[in-house]
Amino acid sequence: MRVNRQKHFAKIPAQACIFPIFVIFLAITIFGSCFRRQSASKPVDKTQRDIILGFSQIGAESAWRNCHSRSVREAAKEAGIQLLFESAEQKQENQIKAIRSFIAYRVDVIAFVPIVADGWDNVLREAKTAGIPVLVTDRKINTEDSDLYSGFIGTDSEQEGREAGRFLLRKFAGVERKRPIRIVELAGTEGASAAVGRAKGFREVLAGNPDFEIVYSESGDFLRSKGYEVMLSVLEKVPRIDAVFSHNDGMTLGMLDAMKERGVKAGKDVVIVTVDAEQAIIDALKAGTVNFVIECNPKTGPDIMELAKKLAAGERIPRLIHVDERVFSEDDKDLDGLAPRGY
Ligand code: GYE
Repeated sequence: MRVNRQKHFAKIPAQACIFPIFVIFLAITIFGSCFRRQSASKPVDKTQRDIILGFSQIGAESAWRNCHSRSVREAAKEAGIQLLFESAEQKQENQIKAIRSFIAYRVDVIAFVPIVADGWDNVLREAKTAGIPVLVTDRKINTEDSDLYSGFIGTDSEQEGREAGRFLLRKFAGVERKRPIRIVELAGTEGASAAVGRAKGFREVLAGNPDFEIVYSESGDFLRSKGYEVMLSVLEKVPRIDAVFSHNDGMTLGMLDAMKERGVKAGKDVVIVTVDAEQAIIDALKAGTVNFVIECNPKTGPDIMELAKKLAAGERIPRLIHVDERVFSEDDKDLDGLAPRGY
């Protein structure tokens, strides 16, 4: 059956139409007056209204990273900051896309963890043109124009590398040897400032000392699975390893599995130095399979929110903030066995 719509509507009685219109009108009037009252007593102040922070995270490659993401999310909630959180699955192009989407969304502040140090100038220029301040966090960037971002907060990776080198100098001091100490380096993601800095600081301390030799270095991408794989192949091809400097705990845990499988006594036959200080590694330090741990602090969320508030208010922030970190050694008598940041 065909329905003639015009005729059909024409048949609805006039009173039936008037009632819903009246209800809608009433609702708008009541809602409108509430809204006006609220805005009259609470003027909208730019610093009071919700700040929108676009945050581009690398991904979830390690326990450290997961703790870092948690810290950012919790701190944003605590600070009343609206967080747009994007995870890049270890791809720089995904991070660039995320930053572009934050610009399109006109967020108040952008913060990001650069997976690698190079290649950010174009997208940061776009943010600058849009008038959005940028905070670089955790890892550093290389840029031709330092005005492209407002400041950095994160870890001092060169210092972490130096701590690793200094420990080995102390550990092997006075030990009679017919040959140099042979060191393997398990490096982080290639081109990441955390890996570049740790390698640099480490070499700086050992440079010019003929008693120490870095005989092999390979990237394990900060991943536990790769730490395991790389160490299995290293144990096949590199003879007489005295020490390993691993750029993060995740890779170290994988490496310890590989050593155990091959019957190598980590912490005794091979001295193990690692960075991060997650609970599993503090446990390994207590058990004697790890010798030295350099803490890297992932709980920077609250500081990031403070800085984001300042940037949203148009204030300047320090160019460089390095967070507090400490070290843990096999010689620590008062080691209570708890990871400092509880993850
Ligand atoms: O050491 C590692 C992580 O960038 C400092 O990245 C960070 C490093 C950290 O995945 O575990």
